[in-house]
Amino acid sequence: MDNAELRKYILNFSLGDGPHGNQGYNRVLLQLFGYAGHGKSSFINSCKYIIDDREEFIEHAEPENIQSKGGKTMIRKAYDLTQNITIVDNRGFCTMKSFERAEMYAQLGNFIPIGEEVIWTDNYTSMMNKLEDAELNLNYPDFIVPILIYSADYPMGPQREELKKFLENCVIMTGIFPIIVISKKESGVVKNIKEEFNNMGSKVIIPIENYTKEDHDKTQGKTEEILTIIHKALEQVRSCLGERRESGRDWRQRKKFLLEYIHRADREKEEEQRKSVEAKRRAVEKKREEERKEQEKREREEEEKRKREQQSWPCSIL
Ligand SMILES: Nc1nc2c(ncn2[C@@H]2O[C@H](COP(=O)(O)OP(=O)(O)OP(=O)(O)O)[C@@H](O)[C@H]2O)c(=O)[nH]1
Ligand SMILES: [Mg+2]
Repeated sequence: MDNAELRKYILNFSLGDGPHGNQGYNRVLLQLFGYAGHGKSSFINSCKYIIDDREEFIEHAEPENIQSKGGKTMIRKAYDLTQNITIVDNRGFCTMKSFERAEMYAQLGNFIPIGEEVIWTDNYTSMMNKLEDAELNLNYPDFIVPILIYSADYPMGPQREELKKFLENCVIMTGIFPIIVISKKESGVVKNIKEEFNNMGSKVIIPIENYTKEDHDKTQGKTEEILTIIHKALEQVRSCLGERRESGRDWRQRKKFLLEYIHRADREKEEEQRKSVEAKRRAVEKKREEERKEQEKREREEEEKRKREQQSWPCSIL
């Protein structure tokens, strides 16, 4: 397909076209994930720029705005690409502690309301409260497609394992292996990162160069990359809806996974706390032991000094 055909396919995409109809779904939710600063908001701006087909480049999602150590995008925001496709800018992951991960899966499962600030939770009760609130805003009709944005500027290191786990859990939660988008392809090393994701089982890996405020001259190549990603996502939806699905059941499945995850996160946190208390206790004991030895050494030295002084006293009294 050329760019015009890809764009047309996207604009005309409807969930009801499959053999079993829309099966309770009425919107495709392209869910963006990735580390802070890897280009999620910029990807949304690129998509809007191409789909809206405007001359003017608009920063819909803020790439440089709210400065914070937890990433720039703090609010889970949705942007409509077409009548049937919405793209969601999720809060980027940072330290990946146990509850932060649970929060990420809550975003993935669509349990955090759109338009709400994502505050990393660090305890069981607040996490469960969030889930209870989600029950009041049921969103069965969103068909979730996870997309992971990874910047070619960042060589992959120890985060490899957590990314692998994340991709696997996306499959459990949504039935879809995330599409991998490698951003900043012109400034980074794409080949190695592509290999890493290949090894994790990724089949769809697309390197791109986002349109940005500084560089938004439209080129056929850049536009094709962006359109291809959306097209691949929609093909996944089409393929899933070719099978029997049911939006309510899928939602319950996601919730079940999340509940189990939160319980595990809670146990992990308890274990982390237990280890930390234990480490502190050992450090205090070690210090006390060192002080005791130091004290004994001082007493020994004083004793020897006293003995030496006694021996050197003159015997003239006799
Ligand atoms: N050259 C180039 N710069 C990019 C590309 N994608 C993003 N950037 C720049 O990288 C910086 C971070 O991009 P964002 O889109 O804000 O990243 P983010 O993932 O939304 O970050 P958080 O909101 O903090 O999680 C911005 O200055 C962008 O202009 C790209 O493909 N090429
Ligand atoms: Mg952002």
